Amino acid sequence: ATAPGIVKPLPPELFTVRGTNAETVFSSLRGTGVLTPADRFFVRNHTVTPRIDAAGWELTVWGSGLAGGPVRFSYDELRALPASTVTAFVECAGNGRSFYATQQGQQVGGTAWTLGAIGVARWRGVRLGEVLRRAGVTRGAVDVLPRGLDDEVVSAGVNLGRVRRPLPLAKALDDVLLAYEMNGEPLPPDHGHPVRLIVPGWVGISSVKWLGDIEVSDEPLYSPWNTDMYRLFGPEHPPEGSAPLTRQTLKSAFELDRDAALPARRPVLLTGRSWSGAAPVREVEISTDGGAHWRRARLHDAPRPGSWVRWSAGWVPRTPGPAVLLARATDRAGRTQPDVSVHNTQGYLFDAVVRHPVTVV
Ligand code: MTE
Ligand code: MO
Repeated sequence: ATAPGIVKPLPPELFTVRGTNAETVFSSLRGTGVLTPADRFFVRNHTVTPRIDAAGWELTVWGSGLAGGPVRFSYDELRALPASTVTAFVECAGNGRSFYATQQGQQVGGTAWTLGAIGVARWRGVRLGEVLRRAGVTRGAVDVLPRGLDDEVVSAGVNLGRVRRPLPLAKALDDVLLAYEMNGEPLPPDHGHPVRLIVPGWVGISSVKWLGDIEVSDEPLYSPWNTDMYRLFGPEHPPEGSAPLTRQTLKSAFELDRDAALPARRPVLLTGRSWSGAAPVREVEISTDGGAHWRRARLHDAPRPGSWVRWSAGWVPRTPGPAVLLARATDRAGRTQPDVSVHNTQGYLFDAVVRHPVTVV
């Protein structure tokens, strides 16, 4: 399988190619640790993966929110600053989008992801706050605008410019990382080499890859990625759309192929993962009969913010024929996955319990 503009191999047991993007096959995570290996981490590119040499690269920080003129950092200078690590997922805002159509019968636009547009990695880099302070950020600054070095995005004949998404200064100074390592290795080209942003818990678009410059502004900033895209539009939302999306929602997925064949009267260990951008997952319930009965799954990881928990539940399928598996998570913010996700035209933030069909044979 190949997707235009992605550098790494995309073997079909690890990835489903969706247009120019690659979705992780969830069953390929079974038996792996909390961290998604880079070879099976999903890829979402608005353009194509650029090849950037770290040696010639630099980051420019500039704008009305700085005390002075632009400040530049080379790759070696960034690596010499105090380092931080964070375990965090990157998840596309549209992850789960296909279920608006297949489960709720609703029209939505965008990449028809199932649940594999997410990966968790251990990111190492320097705090964005550290870099902003060194660049002379002032008290009057309100927004920062990180921008990628990949090509300009042309959508329906309109040039939107380079991928860039405003971030409120408060978040920028909180837990955001300029990451240069993923799972202990330099960032691979597809994931933002040499340096990307990691915005823990927030929609994937915030974690700008192939970072080139950051505008720091004393006025609110706008780009198509926080005005026309990555807001909720449609009859259930304000006419001007919701506020720009920030935190990810709650989801669960089985590490099992859809329509898998499971032998009757043979014990099977169902495994999967649940995650939330709002708070750590504290409970996962499983149903093997389409939602008539529920029981608790065993959690294998301590709940951690911005990451997922692995879980398992034993099952002995009795009756041959079709069955529907469900997994439903609750997080420490008190949210439980609903039966139906609130529709929006671009199909963001799907959070309903996903029906997972299998066949008992
Ligand atoms: N950054 C740049 N420069 N260009 C992009 O196309 N895609 C964004 C984000 N950062 C993108 C980007 C989106 S929509 C997502 S979901 C994540 O990167 C995907 O990160 P990954 O490809 O490392 O999984
Ligand atoms: Mo995304």
